[in-house]
Amino acid sequence: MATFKDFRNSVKPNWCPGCGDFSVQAAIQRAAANVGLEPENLAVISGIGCSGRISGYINSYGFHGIHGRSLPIAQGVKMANRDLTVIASGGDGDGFAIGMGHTIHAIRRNVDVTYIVMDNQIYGLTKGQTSPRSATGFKTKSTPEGSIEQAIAPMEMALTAGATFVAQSFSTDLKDLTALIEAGINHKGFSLINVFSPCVTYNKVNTYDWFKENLTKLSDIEGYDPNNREEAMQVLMKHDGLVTGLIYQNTERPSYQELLKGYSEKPLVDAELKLDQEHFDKLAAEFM
Ligand SMILES: Cc1ncc(C[n+]2csc(CCOP(=O)(O)OP(=O)(O)O)c2C)c(N)n1
Ligand code: SF4
Repeated sequence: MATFKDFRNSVKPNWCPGCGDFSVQAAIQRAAANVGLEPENLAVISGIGCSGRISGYINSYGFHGIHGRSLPIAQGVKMANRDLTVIASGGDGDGFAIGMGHTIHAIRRNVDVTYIVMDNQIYGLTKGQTSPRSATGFKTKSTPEGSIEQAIAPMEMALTAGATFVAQSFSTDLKDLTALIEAGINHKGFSLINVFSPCVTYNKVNTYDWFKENLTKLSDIEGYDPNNREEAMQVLMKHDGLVTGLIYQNTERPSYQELLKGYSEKPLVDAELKLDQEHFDKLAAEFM
């Protein structure tokens, strides 16, 4: 049986020392081993950004796609080969700016993919511009006088889009984060896990200390019920989205695959896709 070390490869991450993404990488490797996967059972699909490099740092199948497009690829992989566990990943810019359309539609579609967003509230790779997660007043090179926009609320957005698994974590909480990724992988449907993953180089506001001071663990809220969507929305609004843990899970709604005719019979990758002569002639005749 594989251990987390089997999900390591020889590529040395070129993230800045102290970047939160290191812990996210470790958590994915641990979660994959804990749920009993072998490297050949896992596909990690990422977008573009510092965080997007993660697919190259994990020993598994992987695809480093284009900016904001990890989810179309990840859903395609899952639809073609149901036997793979598929993790999509990237930054808050990748998923909540250019890729937001895909994020909302993947959520409402409920394809069995685990989506891990490394949320540092800034664009890291392009050297520090505001992201849709940056707070109003946040000063960066692109907003020298402070952002005049309102930050997006991804967890609330996911709930309203019909998400069946919504969770949030902090990169230093390795144990909790690993457990949430395991739960996301085991969830039959789309799981969104937003991870506060500090950018130590460009974001001097949302630092490790800032998160420690401002985050509330849902496990510290007595009687919190993650199966209650209304309660989930209330707790997010009360804490301005700054909660960690499993926010909401709905195990009753079927996944996209369960509803799709023929999906369970045979994975697409095993299907005989060659066109025989009779079908070819029939098709060709339609164009004559
Ligand atoms: C289509 C396209 N538009 C813009 C870019 C430039 N670009 C690369 S990464 C990025 C944003 C990076 O921020 P985020 O997704 O939050 O990831 P991080 O680097 O912070 O991990 C942008 C705008 C690009 N590569 N492709
Ligand atoms: S620039 Fe920020 S997000 Fe990118 S590797 Fe460095 S610390 Fe991480």
